[in-house]
Amino acid sequence: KYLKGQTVGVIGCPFSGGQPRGGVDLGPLRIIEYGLLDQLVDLGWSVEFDGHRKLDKLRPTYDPDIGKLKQPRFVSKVCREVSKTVESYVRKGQLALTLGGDHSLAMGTVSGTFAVHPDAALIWVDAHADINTPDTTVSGNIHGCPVSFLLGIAGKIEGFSWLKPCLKPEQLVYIGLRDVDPPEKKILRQYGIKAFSMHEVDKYGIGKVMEMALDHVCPGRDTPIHLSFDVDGLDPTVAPSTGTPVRGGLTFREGHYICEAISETGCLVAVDIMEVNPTLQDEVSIEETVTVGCSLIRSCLGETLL
Ligand code: EXY
Ligand code: MN
Ligand code: MN
Ligand code: MN
Repeated sequence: KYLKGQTVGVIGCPFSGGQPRGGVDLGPLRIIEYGLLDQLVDLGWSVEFDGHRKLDKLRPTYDPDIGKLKQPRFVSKVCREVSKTVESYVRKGQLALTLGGDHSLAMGTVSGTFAVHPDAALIWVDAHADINTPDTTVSGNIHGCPVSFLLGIAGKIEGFSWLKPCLKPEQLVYIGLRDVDPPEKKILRQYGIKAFSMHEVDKYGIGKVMEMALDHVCPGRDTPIHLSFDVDGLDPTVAPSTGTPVRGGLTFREGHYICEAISETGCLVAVDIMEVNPTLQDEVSIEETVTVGCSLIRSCLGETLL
C-alpha cells in the first residue's frame, strides 16, 4: 500500500556501540554471506544494496559517559546517519530493511521511517522493552534505551538534539516481552503502552495476539508499519547467538507468524533485524541464528508456507 513496486533497500549496519559485547557488528555481514539477497530476489523483489555502512569511521576520538550512558556520541552519530539512509529508502517507496547490529540502531531506523510517515505504527518484538531512560538505565547500555528517546521522554542529552520525539505511545506495541526492568514497567504503565508479553502469547496464542496488536496500532489495516525485530524475542533455543538471551521466548513458528501476519496487511514499510551476534555460542548455534534471521526477513517480504 505504501511501496512503489517491489524493491527492498538493504542497510547493513555493522555496529555494536550500544552494548558492551563485540561481535554483534558482524551480524549483517554473516546474514548477507548466508545468501539473503539471492533469497529476496527469488521471492520476486528487486534488491538495492550498496555494501555495509562504514560506521566505525563515525567513532569519536573522545566519548566519555554522559551520566550512565556509554558511548553516547558514537551511538548518536551512527543513528543519525542510519536515520537519513532509512528515510531516503522509505521516501523512494522502497521497503527499508536494516540488518543490525545492536538495537540502539532503532533510534535511527524508526526516526527515519517516521520522518516520512509520522502516522506510522511501530511493532517491537523483543524479550526486552528497551525503554529505559538515561535516568533509569542501570547498565548504561544504550541498546536498552532507544524507545525512550523516540518517545521524547529521555530528556535532553548532549549530541542527541537531531533526534526529535517522533513516536506517540499509542503508535507502539510490544510482543514477546519477558525481561523488563522495574522502572521500565512503570513507564509502560504510565504511558499506557500496549504490550503483549510472553504471558499473553501463552494465554491467547500468537494468532489472537497479532490480531489484537494490529487492532491497536493498525486498526483499519491501512497504517504504515515499521517492524523492529530483536532476535532475542525468540527463545534462545531458536536464536542462541545473541548478547542478552532470555529463556521462555517465542517459538520458531510464533516468530514467523508475527512476520507473516504483518506482511499480510500489505502495510509494512520498514523492518529491522537486530542483535544477531555470530561470535557467540558454537558454529551450529550461529548458523541457526543467522538462518532464522534470514527466514524471518523472507516471511516479512511475503514468503508463505503454501
Ligand atoms: N534492560 C536491560 C538494560 O537496559 O540494560 C537489558 C537491555 C537489553 C536490550 C536488548 C537489546 O534488547
Ligand atoms: Mn532490543
Ligand atoms: Mn532484546
Ligand atoms: Mn534484566
